[in-house]
Amino acid sequence: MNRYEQAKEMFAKYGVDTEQAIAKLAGIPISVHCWQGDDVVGFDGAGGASGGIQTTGNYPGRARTPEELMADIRLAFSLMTGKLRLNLHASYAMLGKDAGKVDRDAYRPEHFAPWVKLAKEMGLDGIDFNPTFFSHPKMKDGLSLSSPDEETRKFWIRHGQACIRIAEYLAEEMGSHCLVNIWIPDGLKDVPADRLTPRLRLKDSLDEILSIEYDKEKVRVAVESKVFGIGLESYTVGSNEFYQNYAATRGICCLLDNGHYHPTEVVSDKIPSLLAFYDKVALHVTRGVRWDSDHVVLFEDELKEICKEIVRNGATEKVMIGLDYFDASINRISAWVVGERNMDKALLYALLQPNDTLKKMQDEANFTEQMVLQEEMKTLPYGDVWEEYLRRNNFAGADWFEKVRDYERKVLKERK
Ligand code: RNT
Ligand code: ZN
Repeated sequence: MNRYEQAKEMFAKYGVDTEQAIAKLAGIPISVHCWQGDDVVGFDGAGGASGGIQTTGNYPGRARTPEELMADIRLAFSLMTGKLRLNLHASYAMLGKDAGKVDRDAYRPEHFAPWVKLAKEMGLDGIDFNPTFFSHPKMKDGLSLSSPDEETRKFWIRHGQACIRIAEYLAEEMGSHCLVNIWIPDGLKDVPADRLTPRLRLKDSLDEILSIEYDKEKVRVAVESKVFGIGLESYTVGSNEFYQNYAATRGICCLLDNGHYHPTEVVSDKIPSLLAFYDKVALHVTRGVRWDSDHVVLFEDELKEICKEIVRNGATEKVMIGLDYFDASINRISAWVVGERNMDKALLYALLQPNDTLKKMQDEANFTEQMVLQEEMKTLPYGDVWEEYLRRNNFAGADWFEKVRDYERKVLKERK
């Protein structure tokens, strides 16, 4: 008997079918962000990331052009597993002859056609999209949709509307919905004099964005809250309560980024709370460390807990999983791949739990056995099932890093 067969028997003793888990894992879509490859810089000339987010580190090899980023994406995605989607930001528009002439409030679908071509060539499941309300001269005093300056606010409303139109095109081209995720950095460093009015302006701006006609099956709009930003520690206009109420009353959905809450709040507990009210929940899976989010996703307890909530509630179609991290201190392709593979590993871990037995124990108040079983499960041979999953689906095994090292030597090192 090989290691997988032994593992299969061990899991079966707990009523867990490893075959089912392997089959299910391959079909769960993960939307992979394009912005790990270039430190969230984008192509529309705005420069480095701003708006309360920061990429730190200067590891050589940042993708500086669309060609470089696309080449990196091809390599990174080839080392990832399962059903993949591409998550773009509006700042990755490929403007061509419109460069310097067309601003973000007038971006058109054609500016993203090369991305569609790439996604189709790579056989991706779909493309998701994010308006870019940061890193741009039209941000006034750090504010976009909540700005008191009407001209500024209107510019960003037009940007949001343009993005919905682009998303509709992306969905049509890919034959799969497009998630449009709205995150704005708007906030204040220090004690506000008015917390309400900026929120009322944001509410109004969002209503205006959503007032255009669009196909709600194809375009799924989400709003992403945050409790802080770097340099915006005291007040964030788009808070959790603001967006949850907004989404609930407007028929759109919430996006939960697990790096955006107080350190003891957990997204694993928020997912089932939202599932009680929403048909869809979107995620940005990241890793927060002390005061900042966006570290590479590791195979940690909270990630496993998040995946358990998705899997045991039968919500793999309801929860739209996306990744969001950017580390410039290590090889960026490696960062990308490590995070995505950990997402998959954690999903597999959740698929290999005796979820029904555990639920029954909870309902019967059999907490002693529930704890014993939960702890027993932790040391089962997940690694052997993971290896089998990789083998069957022709994914690179533990030696994937060799390919990254090789690419670093041949390609990344040449980027000066
Ligand atoms: C920032 C948000 C947001 C961004 C990306 C680049 O804190 O998480 O989602 O990371 O849009
Ligand atoms: Zn995010």
